[in-house]
Amino acid sequence: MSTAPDAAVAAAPANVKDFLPLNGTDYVEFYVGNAKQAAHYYKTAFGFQSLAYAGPETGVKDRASYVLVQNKLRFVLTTPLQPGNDMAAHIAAHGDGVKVLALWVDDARSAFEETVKRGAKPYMEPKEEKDEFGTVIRSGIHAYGDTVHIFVERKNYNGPFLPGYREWNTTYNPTSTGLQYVDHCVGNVGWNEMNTWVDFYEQVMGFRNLLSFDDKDISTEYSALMSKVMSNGNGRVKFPINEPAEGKKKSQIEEYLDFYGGPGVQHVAIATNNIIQTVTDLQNRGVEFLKVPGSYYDTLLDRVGEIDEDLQPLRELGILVDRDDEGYLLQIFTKPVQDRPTVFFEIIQRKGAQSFGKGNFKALFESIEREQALRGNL
Ligand code: TYF
Ligand code: FE
Repeated sequence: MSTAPDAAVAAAPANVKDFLPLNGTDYVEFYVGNAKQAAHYYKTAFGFQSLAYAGPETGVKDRASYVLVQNKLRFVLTTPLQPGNDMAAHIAAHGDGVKVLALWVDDARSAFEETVKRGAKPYMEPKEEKDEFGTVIRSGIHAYGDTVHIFVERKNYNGPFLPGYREWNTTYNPTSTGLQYVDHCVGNVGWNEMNTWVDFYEQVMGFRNLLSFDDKDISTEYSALMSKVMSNGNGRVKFPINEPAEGKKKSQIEEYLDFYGGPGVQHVAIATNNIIQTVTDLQNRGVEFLKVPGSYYDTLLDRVGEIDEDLQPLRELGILVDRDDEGYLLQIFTKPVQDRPTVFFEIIQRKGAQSFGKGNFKALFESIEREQALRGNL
């Protein structure tokens, strides 16, 4: 059963000031083995455009970073240029993965002070970065595994991305696939670690627990997991946390932990206003998605009632639908986007529903398990 969060936690009194006001996700930074090629992949396959670049040519000697943009989404692909640094160690340990979930704030010094005084482990002391476009202040704290949150204050800045980056003008800019913004970012944590991280987001970052799923909601025959959705005060930043649970065979979360070498970002969910168009585009560009059996669609309308979309394209594309008391949502999941079975993406279109597709968990997790079995990891 989904358990409603504590009323006391859910309804933070309106007179209590949010000590960590967030405007949304600022960027997601991936540490990758070859940022030049990864940038090409995200442009070609996902429809990102070139925004900015930092590297030896811009005075940054230890790395190359490519910044891509699509509507309100910003991805940074970073690779180290020498061995023996934290970036190289991150890639050796985890493969390609998410290092930074950056959060857009109005006051990066206050974000640092307020979270560190509540127990956050500092990652980056507040730092002013300046160029001809103004000043950015960034600070950062550690989250689960080697993942970090960087707070970005850019109210006195109007450059393309951050100081140290220059505008990246290329003629190769494939058209957008309609991806709009980060809807949520999910973290996988280790056995019995979920409550530690739920406490972290509640106490250190002032988030609240929106929804909880236990192994009865979501254990299929084999794969079991528990999940709690953490949200900041205005709902612009949502971080579900997954923990493996004991099942008949190896949990998909355990497979992730084995191949990522510990906790980390499992999936980034990206919103679209037209999922049929977006997924058609992505499939045409070679993005691979998980598939559910055709029988899923035979009973779909009995489960979710009337929807605006035609059933046929949903069936052809493999898009899943779920309803809650506020409306419905459409979602689909890519296969992992690197050789390790770690990070993947979700494409989501919300039509009122603010939930996460609980009605799809069984079909989705059976699909994940079929892939796990093909890899010999079930
Ligand atoms: O973010 C969510 O909660 C949904 C469902 O391994 C989900 O996207 C949960 C766990 C998982 C894959 C998807
Ligand atoms: Fe999700």
